[in-house]
Amino acid sequence: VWTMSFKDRAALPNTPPLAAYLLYLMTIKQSNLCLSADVTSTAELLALATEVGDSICLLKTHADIIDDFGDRTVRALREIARQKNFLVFEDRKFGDIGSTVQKQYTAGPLAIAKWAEITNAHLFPGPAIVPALKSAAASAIAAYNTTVHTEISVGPPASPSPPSPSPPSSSPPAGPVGRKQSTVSISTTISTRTEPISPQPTPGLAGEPADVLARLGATPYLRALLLLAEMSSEGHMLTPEYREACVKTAREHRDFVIGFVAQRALNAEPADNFITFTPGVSLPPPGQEGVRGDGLGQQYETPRDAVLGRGCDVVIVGRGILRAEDRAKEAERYRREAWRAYEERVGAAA
Ligand code: UP6
Repeated sequence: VWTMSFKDRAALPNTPPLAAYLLYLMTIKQSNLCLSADVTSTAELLALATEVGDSICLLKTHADIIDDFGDRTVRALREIARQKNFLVFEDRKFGDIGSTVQKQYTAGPLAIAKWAEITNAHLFPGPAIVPALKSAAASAIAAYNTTVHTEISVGPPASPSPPSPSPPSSSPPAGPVGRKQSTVSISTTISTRTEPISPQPTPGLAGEPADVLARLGATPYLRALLLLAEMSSEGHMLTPEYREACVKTAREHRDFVIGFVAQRALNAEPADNFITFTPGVSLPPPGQEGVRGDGLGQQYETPRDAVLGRGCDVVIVGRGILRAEDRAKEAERYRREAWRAYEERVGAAA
């Protein structure tokens, strides 16, 4: 799939719905740029998402570094994601036994499964971490459905809603009929009901091929996992054997593991269509060459090295954009560079 277009990869019969959605979104926005929003307050996060949202396909968070992270953060971020059409990736780097990661994923002040379509995990605890997170994602979605139903039954009589321009397949799956309403408080309901549980195609995405939408509608949940197969940091201990173990485990869970955090494409078998997300990317400031690290182990390469040289799909950029005076403009510069490298790779360059 190295030289296949994102659009063609989205349409392959075994592409999981969320991967198809992302690949198609990248095609429409002409963006294979993920912003790493490593900021420490809700206000900064929202300002950044608003400024840069048009240029990215994905926004990566570290929710645990946000001092005032809470419901308000989630609601506002989801609203910006809906308006600007990007997905959210919580860079949690899970690494514990299955039972613990299930709780870390769905509960506590972060409750990642509620608001981030994508998260990631290390494989060092062993392969059971993947099915553990997969089943936790499914339970979180089922709980969401219960909450929605309860909210409907306790609320004031709903006025008939106008027909939606989106096809029915884009709505969250309906909850089971006849659930008891008495055990869930209204405030709980209100705090969760505005968190979209699946990406909502908006009128701007109305041109999506019917098969992508059909597969989106058929899925019980739209949550996905990336495995950390390689790191960008100097001296990381993820050996080639470890990397191969990540690929093997990913192949056993193709419906949930949609790709890797890695420094190169790892697709080797004909059925492999994993998406490669690559951190450690920066562009030298215009007119200068060669800032290659941050003094704390981070190593950088350019979007072109990553996408054209190593077959990476999505470049993850943090400080390269965050430190710019005009972040929207700098994000556009990265988007253009990364997209041009992709077009060259697939032979679509003008
Ligand atoms: N990240 C890496 N390298 C990895 C995995 N993840 O840098 O191998 C994450 C960091 C940070 C971002 O946690 O959020 O990607 C990189 O930020 P930067 O562009 O500012 O260096």
